[in-house]
Amino acid sequence: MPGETRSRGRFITFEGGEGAGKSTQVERLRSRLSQRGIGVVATREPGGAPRAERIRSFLLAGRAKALGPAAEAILFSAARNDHLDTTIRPALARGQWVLCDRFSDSTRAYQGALGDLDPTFLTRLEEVVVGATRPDLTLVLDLPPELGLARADARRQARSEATDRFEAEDIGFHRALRAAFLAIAEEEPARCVVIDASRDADAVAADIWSHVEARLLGAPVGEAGDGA
Ligand code: Z5A
Repeated sequence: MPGETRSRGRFITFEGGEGAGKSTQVERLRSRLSQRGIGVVATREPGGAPRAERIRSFLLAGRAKALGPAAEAILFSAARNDHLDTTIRPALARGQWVLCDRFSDSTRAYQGALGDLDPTFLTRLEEVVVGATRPDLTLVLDLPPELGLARADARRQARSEATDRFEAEDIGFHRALRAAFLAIAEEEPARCVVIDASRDADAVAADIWSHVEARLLGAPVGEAGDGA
């Protein structure tokens, strides 16, 4: 990453299926790190910057679906390129921590594993777009897809929202997605931690905090300190 220094902030990504609680936990961790006096930028993908948000609208409306998974992967990566340049790298360079709701593992899982793309294509795309700006820690929020979809459905009904391009896929898609995220975590244990996201939000937040402390703040797992 050009211009990266030793005082670079930390980069944490949240991954997992639909309704796993990623947005909820990004906010919990943002609040807790802020209380510690750590500068935090909470962001999301696709999106996280004005141009990238425009690409998000196009993708989630399903307007790129007919182009196929390779083109979708390129569009998600184009949004990521802008997000990295506009939001993530400047924040890390300022020494802020970046918490990102989905990142490149979502491309690997959704477009790669489920779109049956050549892994070399996605690896090359990730090398070009992400480069050295890899997450320090990835929290894979894992739960049975039926539970995640029920949570997402309840929220959607409460807000009178329609389903998006990926929410509309069948249960087999969401089961395969779960397996794809678990496989990524197994392949990269130094970066990824699997979190049981079927528990209540406080228990999930406490677990996440213990891993953040252990891996990025220097305290051992199990000594989470001052509550979630
Ligand atoms: N996508 C892709 O294909 N390729 C890519 O490279 C990238 C993305 C980056 C983005 O959708 C879509 O883009 C996504 C993958 C694809 N697919 N879909 N669909 P999005 O950003 O709109 O949605 P999402 O990322 O799937 O997140 P989500 O559905 O909004 O869920 P969430 O953030 O994980 O959960 P939440 O908003 O925190 O919680 C959901 C509800 O459950 C809410 O009412 C909470 O109050 C409740 N909740 C949260 N935690 C709990 C617990 N612990 N217990 C009970 N209830 C809870």
